[in-house]
Amino acid sequence: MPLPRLGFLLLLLCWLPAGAGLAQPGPLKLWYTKPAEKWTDALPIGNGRLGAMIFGGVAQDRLQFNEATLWTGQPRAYARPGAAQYLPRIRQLLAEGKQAEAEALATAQFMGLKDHEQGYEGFKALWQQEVQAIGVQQALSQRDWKPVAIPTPNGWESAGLGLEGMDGAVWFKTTFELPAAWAGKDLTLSLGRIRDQDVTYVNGQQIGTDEGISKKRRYRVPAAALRPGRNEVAIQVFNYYDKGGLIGVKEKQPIFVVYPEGADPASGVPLNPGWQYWVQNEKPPLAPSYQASYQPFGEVLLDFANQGEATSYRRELDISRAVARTEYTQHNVRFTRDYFASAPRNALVYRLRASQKGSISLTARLESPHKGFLTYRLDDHTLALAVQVRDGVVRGVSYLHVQAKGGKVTVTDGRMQLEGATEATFYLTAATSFKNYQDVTNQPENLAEHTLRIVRGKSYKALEAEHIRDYQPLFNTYSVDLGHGPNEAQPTDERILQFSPAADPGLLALYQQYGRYLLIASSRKGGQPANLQGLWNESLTPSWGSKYTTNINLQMNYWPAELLGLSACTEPLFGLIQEASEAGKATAKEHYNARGWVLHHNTDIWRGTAPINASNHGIWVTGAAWLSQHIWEHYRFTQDQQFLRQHYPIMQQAALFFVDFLVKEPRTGRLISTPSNSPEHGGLVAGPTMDHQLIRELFDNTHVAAQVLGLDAELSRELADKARQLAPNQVGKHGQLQEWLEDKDDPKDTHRHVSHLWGVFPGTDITWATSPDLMQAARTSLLQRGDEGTGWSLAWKANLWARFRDGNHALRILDKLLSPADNATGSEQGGVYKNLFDAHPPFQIDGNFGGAAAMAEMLLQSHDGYLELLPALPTAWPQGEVRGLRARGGFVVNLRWQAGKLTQVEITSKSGQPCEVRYGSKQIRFPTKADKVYKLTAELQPM
Ligand code: FUC
Repeated sequence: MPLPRLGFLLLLLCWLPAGAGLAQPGPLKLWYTKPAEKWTDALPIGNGRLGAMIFGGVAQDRLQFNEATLWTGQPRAYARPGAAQYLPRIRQLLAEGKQAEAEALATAQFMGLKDHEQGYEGFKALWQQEVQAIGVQQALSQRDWKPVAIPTPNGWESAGLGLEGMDGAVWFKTTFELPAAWAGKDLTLSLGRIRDQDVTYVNGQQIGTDEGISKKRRYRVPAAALRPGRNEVAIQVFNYYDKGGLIGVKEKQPIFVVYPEGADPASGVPLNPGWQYWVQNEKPPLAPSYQASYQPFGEVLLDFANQGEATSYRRELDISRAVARTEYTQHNVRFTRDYFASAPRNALVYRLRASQKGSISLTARLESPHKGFLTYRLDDHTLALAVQVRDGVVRGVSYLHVQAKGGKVTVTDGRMQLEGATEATFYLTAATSFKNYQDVTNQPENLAEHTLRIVRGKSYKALEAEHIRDYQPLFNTYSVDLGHGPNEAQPTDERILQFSPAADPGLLALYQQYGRYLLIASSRKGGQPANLQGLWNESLTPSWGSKYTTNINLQMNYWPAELLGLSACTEPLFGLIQEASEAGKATAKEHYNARGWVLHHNTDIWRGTAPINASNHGIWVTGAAWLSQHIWEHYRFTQDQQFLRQHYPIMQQAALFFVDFLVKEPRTGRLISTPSNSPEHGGLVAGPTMDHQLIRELFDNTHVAAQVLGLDAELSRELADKARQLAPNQVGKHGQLQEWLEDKDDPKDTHRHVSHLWGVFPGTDITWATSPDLMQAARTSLLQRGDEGTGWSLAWKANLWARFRDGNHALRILDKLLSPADNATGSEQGGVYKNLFDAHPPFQIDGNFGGAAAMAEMLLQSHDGYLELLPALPTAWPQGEVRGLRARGGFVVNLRWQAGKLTQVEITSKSGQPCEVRYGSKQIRFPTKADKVYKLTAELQPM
């Protein structure tokens, strides 16, 4: 395409190359007029290794911090030796339609190895014997019973009792008054759910015992065990892992009541709410676990000597600079605190200032939820914290160093005291003994001290400037303006409460940019990838271990990366994939007697790849296929052949696994994946649709990659051939895309996973150009699944609606994604917390990333061999501008639109690939030169 010379020159003059920094429209800040109360009100900072949640309190500031390699567990084998001998039988049972039998056999013989599995039942029985020997009378006569409010829905760990991370034997007691009219009657005692096991007594007599966290305890109390008037209930609870205690239950009828057997529970007598507890034993044997959990590290607590009311309070997170701030006025002094996480120095840095000399006096402490943590004085200006995870081998050390202007610093083993300073800069470093997934011989003291040494002499100003110089080249590769509304001037929590997409399009733009901020903060070169909570976790027992779930969640974390100019942040993901591809070879061999590597639906820092949890959803074989797609997509976006060459063996080995694994279905002669699962839906099956989509793309992509690299000609042909033999996508009787081989979908089923739509997004197996009928069927399936949901499920749906080219529907889903998660009753629902963290609930970061990606997919798509501009522009975004969107083929795209119509396009070609652009019915194709800019009119004519 011949472009006029002058136009080119002008363009080159006004074009800002990626990285130089785009001007950001509107304030990119989250801000509030009150300190954080809940963890999900606090503001996150991170450098990919160290992360912190900043509460910004006035009397006390709390910085809860994490280090990405502090996990439970240890390097170990995860694959079950010899599991493969059961594979043929499991397959046969599935082929005969005997799902329950197949699952039972797989439960017994096919799941991965747990940690502490050997001898556990025996240790557990011995421990139980020991703690039960006490007897109820002796337990009741102990002196240190303390009050507790029952139930504790999230376990005694989060009940403010100081029992974080505690498993063991705990007694609970209360009373009830027996109505005289019930004399001689047997009663029912209703206690809801108990984690994990209980022995329940009334007046010293055992009336029931049960084990299992989902069973609602309702015990019969024989009349003979009862007394007139006051009766005493005592419960010995054994908790072996995760949350413990009386966790209640959500149901209409009351719990914690007694009532005559067969009577209406609502007519019962409530147990006295004055419950008490006594911790008997905190050392049960370590419970077996399939995979490890990400752990919190510690907290910095700053207790300020100044008391009194604070006015003009504000706390904010400026995501254009990745700096947080808390400021307020107290007794006419303006206090300002700034915080950031420096990637170049691997340290958290924060500075306290006062407008009046000598006004800062405080005590700083380091604390940790890990039992037995230690703090000690390292030198005159440095306090140290040492932690060791209970269930595992990793230990960590953190140093908190202070430099003050004016005033006096004293450090003792327990605390750091600062008196009369005008300014103080704190430097926090942390490290662990984790070296890599097979090696835990790092010396955290040395590492934390080394990082401290290279940061401590530097001024806050210099470090902040260096930090911003490091951050902005990543962040400023993209800018977005979707229009503005009056709420933009409101604090962020208010904007969330009042949000509607039409009235406050700026909040969505902020949300998308926040997704990019969170990725930069949680995924940097040389670190670990973003886990289920990114980098931020305060719990010793986080939901799903805050690990890496690979049947949607880990992948979704990286959906925005390539599209939104953050290719560089994918490096830790490819590190994980590389390691999982090594570790997954043993699992391929032991479980499937296959070559190559396999990954099931979860992995952790030790790169477990074997099936976990339960056979009805843990045996899902396509994790490696999905992760391999990220390698191929990275190549498509960046055109980086060196990267492809380096990572091709991972794709090749993932493909080889399936060459060995697939079986021919006798009925159709097609290749199918069995045993497997349509993620977390429908149990263990033969031939879920998603698997075939994934494997087809893996085979096709590996085939093309081999051609690009000039490798593996024979294998490449075999893969192309096998891809054609795979079971095809099928349209079922409800017009739906079938989720399984059989036409058995329930059109009323609203399950959160939409796995069979993988081929539409993030896959490319089904597109409008190649398979419009399947696209229609997939759309029907999504309509049947409905618009409800939370977190990642909503985010996935929004991306799908973008691929269906229905921007209004996509926006409707995003509206739900941004609904307030903290509702009036104090409970949580899906949506966003005050800090814009996504609520599954609880907090799970995938929704943030998936939502950011969906907004990109609404504005530009490039998966089908051409750039499609504004494919799903909703009517609520009539005008806008976006700069720095990335498209496959190595293009950077700037778009402007007005009255819902494209007005201007600028495309920078990074690698000189030919470019095809479509907008509505218009299209153009032209050759490009690397690093040249091409400007088109709304008619797609060259300017
Ligand atoms: C998958 C999902 C759950 C949750 C977990 C981390 O198992 O089905 O909803 O997101 O991952």
